[in-house]
Amino acid sequence: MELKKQDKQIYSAITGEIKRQQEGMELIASENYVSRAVLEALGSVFTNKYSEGYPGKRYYGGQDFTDVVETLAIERAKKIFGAEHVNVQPHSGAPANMIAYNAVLQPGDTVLGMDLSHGGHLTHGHPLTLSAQIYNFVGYKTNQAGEIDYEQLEKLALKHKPKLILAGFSAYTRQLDYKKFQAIAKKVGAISMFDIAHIAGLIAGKAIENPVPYFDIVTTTTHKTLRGPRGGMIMCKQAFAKAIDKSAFPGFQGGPHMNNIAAKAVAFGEALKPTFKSYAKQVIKNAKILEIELTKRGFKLMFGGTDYHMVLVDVMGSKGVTGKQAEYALDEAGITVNKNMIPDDPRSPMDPSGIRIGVQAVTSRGMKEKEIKMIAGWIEEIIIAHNDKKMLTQIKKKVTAFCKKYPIYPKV
Ligand code: DSN
Repeated sequence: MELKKQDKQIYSAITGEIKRQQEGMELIASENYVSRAVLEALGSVFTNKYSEGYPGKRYYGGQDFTDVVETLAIERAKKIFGAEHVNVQPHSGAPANMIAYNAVLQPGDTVLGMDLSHGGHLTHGHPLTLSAQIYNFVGYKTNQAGEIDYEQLEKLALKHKPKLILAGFSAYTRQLDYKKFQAIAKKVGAISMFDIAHIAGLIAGKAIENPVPYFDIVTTTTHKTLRGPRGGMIMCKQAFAKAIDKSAFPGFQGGPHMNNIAAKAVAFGEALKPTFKSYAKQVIKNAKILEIELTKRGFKLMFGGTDYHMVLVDVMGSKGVTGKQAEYALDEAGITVNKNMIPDDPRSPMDPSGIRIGVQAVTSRGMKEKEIKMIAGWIEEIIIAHNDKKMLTQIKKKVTAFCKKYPIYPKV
């Protein structure tokens, strides 16, 4: 291997990461394992190529093969999601959202987006983001029952007359009512947008209803449940196509990362296969089992449970352990999750009340109901023993031995 000879430090970091991913239990709700084919496309010579513009309309020569991969990525995405128009160039989710805002908004325009602590996303108007400095974001929340408060959303829409109403979440776990959401946007003449980053794979696998026909603009990442390379994508109605493309290039980005786009095309090809449907269904089954098992063990789940691939657990409210303590203890025992705010969390983002747990990555490794029950058991043991180093080390041994039985890249 060239890398091993040329750069021992990077080589050893990569082999270290392979071991960490193989031996650890990955439960971060936004991660997954791409196929070897996706890895190959990512590591291909397309990384050498500049290709500003779009298929058939580039600013540099030598585009015979870049046009092939970008066109295939677009066609496959259209087939998966039934989208009228697709742009596969956004480098990731945050740029995809900025490109979409920039396509349809003027500085100072009002946007309704979901509050971060209620499960929204930073790029949906958190005060620390660039988008919030440019546009006027107003946040909506969930109600006591743990569902998006559509009544409040409608009242806010009527009061603020937003140009854009934005759905999408990184920790909210209940099915969005597409029709209700769309009706509110229509009532106030707003453009509707849905950031499906977390649930794109569940939609692609037809485990949940496809929202793309309902919304004017849909943004996503390609690396979460969709199991592609790190990247972003925008889908939209034909009426917004030109504005979106212009906003992506030259508005916001320069040359697209063609190795990444080739890898997206490969992942979309995989998502069109019947096996991906079984995967998506199993993810939802596994998340349901996790919900049931954690609830049985006295954990309080926010939003009353889950319809997707993840749960948000109030560890402080249910076990008296902070999100930071829980994340640390789980890490010590070989299980990776992230600490997370719960709705109107009285604690700080660096040490919130909750943890977020997703099952999409372990499902890719072939884990099913039986394994999820074991994982729930370990989570309980670890939270109870969060201060007991010896106990955490003992559990880690079991977790590591268990994970080794589920190779992330089985031998072919
Ligand atoms: N960082 C991603 C997540 O974990 O949900 C979203 O940006």
